[in-house]
Amino acid sequence: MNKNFSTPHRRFNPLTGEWILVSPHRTQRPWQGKQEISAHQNKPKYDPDCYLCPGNVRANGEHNPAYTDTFVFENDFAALLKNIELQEMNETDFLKAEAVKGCCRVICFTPNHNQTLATMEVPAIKKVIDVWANEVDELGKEFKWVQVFENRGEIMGASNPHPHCQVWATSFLPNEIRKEEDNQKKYFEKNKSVLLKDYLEYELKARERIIVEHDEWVCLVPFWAVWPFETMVLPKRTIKRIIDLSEQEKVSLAEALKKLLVKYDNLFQTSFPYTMGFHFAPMDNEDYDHWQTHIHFYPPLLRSATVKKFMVGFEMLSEAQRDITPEIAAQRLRDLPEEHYLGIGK
Ligand code: H2U
Ligand code: ZN
Repeated sequence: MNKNFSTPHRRFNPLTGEWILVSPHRTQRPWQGKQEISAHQNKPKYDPDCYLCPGNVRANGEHNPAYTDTFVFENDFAALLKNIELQEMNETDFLKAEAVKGCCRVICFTPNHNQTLATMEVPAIKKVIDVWANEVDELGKEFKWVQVFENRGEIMGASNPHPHCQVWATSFLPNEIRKEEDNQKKYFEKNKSVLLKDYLEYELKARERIIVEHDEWVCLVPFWAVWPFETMVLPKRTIKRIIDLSEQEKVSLAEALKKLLVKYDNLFQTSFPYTMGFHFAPMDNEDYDHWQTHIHFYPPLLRSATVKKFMVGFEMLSEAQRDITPEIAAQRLRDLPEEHYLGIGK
């Protein structure tokens, strides 16, 4: 295959076992959409109408405490419930169902309504990482899987601009984790080594898709990325779960995330939207030596602060597709400054 990837091709995602279509020649097609520079919205530090600001009343009537750094609460509209009886429905080949248990929490990153992880300072981001690890540790004692995720920005469906993320713990292994579990296990059985460890070794030599290399962490655009500026954050050491990170690894993760997120904001000079989340070994006591902790960032933006990629048409019906190659996306992100374009949050 032509190694400069200028003609249509498919790439394989070894984590999910799925293929994606890449059409680099299409980036030459004319574009007449606008390229506006949109600044961060002028938001106040405290918003009396925000459900998540300190001291305010939430939708269920409870008062938030006057918190000074992070604040965790049980989601008032939880998608999963703790106390139900587990049953199956397996009457025919067509109607298959199972009851599930779970717990949903919300984590506020900071009392400041107008900040984001990208504009917060490293020690404050480190505190958020501590809370992520604590929540996973606590909920993982009761549930098989704990998903930490952030939906950032209105365009991603975030219901509130206050900096926050969610944690959903589940009694079952959800689809995406199941795929990564099966594929990493298969790779381990065949090669006696960890898929993402070997992959990172390759990328550290190739240097084509790396954006930030910082102490124990690497941010890169995976070879098989689907979203235009999708990235993955990987530790250099093999770490089964977020709860196994050392203090130093948490500090340097905060620094690495800061670098990546500032570049993201700088890309289109906007408060960059995304869905991000952690993947790591399931929380039960099975043997998970084939796992490597990693973070996925799935940002929707394609060309500007307002032009997003749509996963529709062929993507919905046949296979995910992208135009700009992962190598070009990585280079654009790599070349951006590590200082925020608004000069905030140093
Ligand atoms: P998202 O912005 O990612 O939707 O997360 C906000 C969550 O906060 C959402 O799941 C919860 C919503 O249910 N929430 C409360 O639990 N109480 C409130 O008063 C407002 C929002
Ligand atoms: Zn993953």
